[in-house]
Amino acid sequence: MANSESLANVGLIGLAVMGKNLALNIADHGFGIAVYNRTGSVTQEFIRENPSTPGKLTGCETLEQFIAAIKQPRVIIILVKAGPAVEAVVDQLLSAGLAKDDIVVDAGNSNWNDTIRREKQYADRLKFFGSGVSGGELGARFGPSLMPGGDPASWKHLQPIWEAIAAKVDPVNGRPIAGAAPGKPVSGGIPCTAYIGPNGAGHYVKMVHNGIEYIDMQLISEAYYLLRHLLGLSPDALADIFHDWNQGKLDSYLIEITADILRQRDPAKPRKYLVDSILDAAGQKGTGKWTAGNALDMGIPANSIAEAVFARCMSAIKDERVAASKKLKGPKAAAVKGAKAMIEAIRQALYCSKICAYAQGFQLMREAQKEYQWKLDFGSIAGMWRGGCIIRAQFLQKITEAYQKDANLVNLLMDPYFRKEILAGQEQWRQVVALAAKNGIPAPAFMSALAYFDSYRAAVLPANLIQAQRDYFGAHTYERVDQPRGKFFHVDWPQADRPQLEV
Ligand code: NBP
Repeated sequence: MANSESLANVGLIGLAVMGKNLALNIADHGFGIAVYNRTGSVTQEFIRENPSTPGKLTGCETLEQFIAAIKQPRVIIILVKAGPAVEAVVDQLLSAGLAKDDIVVDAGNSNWNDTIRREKQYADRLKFFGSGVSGGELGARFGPSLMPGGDPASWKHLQPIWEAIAAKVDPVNGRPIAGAAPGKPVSGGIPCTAYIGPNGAGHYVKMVHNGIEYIDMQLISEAYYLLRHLLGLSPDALADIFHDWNQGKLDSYLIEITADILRQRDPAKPRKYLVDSILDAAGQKGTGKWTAGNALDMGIPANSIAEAVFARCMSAIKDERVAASKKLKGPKAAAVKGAKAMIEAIRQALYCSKICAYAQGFQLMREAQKEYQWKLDFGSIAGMWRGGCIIRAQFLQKITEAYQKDANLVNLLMDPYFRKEILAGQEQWRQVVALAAKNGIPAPAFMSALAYFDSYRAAVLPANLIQAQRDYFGAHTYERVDQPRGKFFHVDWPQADRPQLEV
């Protein structure tokens, strides 16, 4: 039996892409870590490949060895495929002798409802905790954004590790602090993590992050497509535009990688751009669908996030689209004058649509906190997305500030800064949407974001007619404009006598 000094501070199960990189990040920060993987050869190979951290990484062949190698109360991070594998691992840990005070942190992309259920299910046997992790392989290795949810006492045990390994942002300007390398983590800065709330709150916020990621990617793709088709620019020229945009208000990881992607040549055909060789059929793993489905369940208009999911579904029916393209002819493309002005208009359209997309994501979280009795700190959530994660962007500094100024902000569009920005950009945004429609170029996310903006700012919508129709065919009743809300009326339709109208 090892003495307690030589025991690991933490354990990690699941040595695929995320687990391996997170384990190395944890070891780099001076924590001793025991690791285990269902397929033992993966553990052995991982330990063999990483000899540079002696004493920090302990490879374990059995779960009994793994449990015995960690200080109590144990903190065990699981990074296995989301779904039944999580429960399989927890059950095996319990059989192997896990204690009641031990904390199991599910750091995979689990559905928040599963996390709520699992916390209850295991309550008298261990402490089940959920945490979103974003940033992919590189984030896990050098600093992810971490969204922890569970009981506050468990968070106290995880907090030092999570704060050490998370991405860091500059306290003055909120920009990510770069420069981490193997064995050389960055020091100082604000960590991109903070306690989010009980039970499934962390996984819920991670899901919304992913929903926003879907719409961010869709908007960038539409900007690329419009620039290409309206202006006939080459991918290299487009890369220059995205590079320029990345110096301004759109400064973000996704814009930065888009510039790199557009410059990439096809390794199989070096005289061609790789982007032109990639099939236009987008995949998805489900978190966007969960976000859109949850918006529908809660009745929150997150139409652009849903549109981004449907856009991927539409892209996936490639064969059907190819057949339709031969039969369903659109308008002839009109010539576009003034390339410089058009590039700027598309930048504005992207920026304004992005504001609406984030407004929708935060609206969702606002409703969810009521639904699940959480108390979410939106400034802190925006703050932890400034670095490490896929949607990291300078823009998030402004969202952080908006919620710091007003924690009860009704909608991001009502914040003075964002209101000014969107009002300044709306004319060009409308031009771009109109031009896309006129030329038959699909821009569903730009269009749905504009529809969200116009609907949200409309004091009157045509829903009066919908209510009349509902009352007509189903006696569903309606409220009246001249009576208090909550008072319901019904008439017998159609009206028999038609008195003179008041004028
Ligand atoms: P995967 O999601 O591909 O899962 C592979 C790991 O799960 C392997 O270690 C595998 O062990 C283990 N596993 C499976 Br599958 N079933 C198991 C079971 N019944 N019992 C024990 N172990 C089992 O790995 P990943 O891509 O590293 O992602 C890990 C988690 O992080 C997922 O929830 C994912 O959604 C989330 N995530 C991933 C990313 C990303 O960029 N990849 C980003 C953010 C979050 P084996 O070696 O024995 O098969």
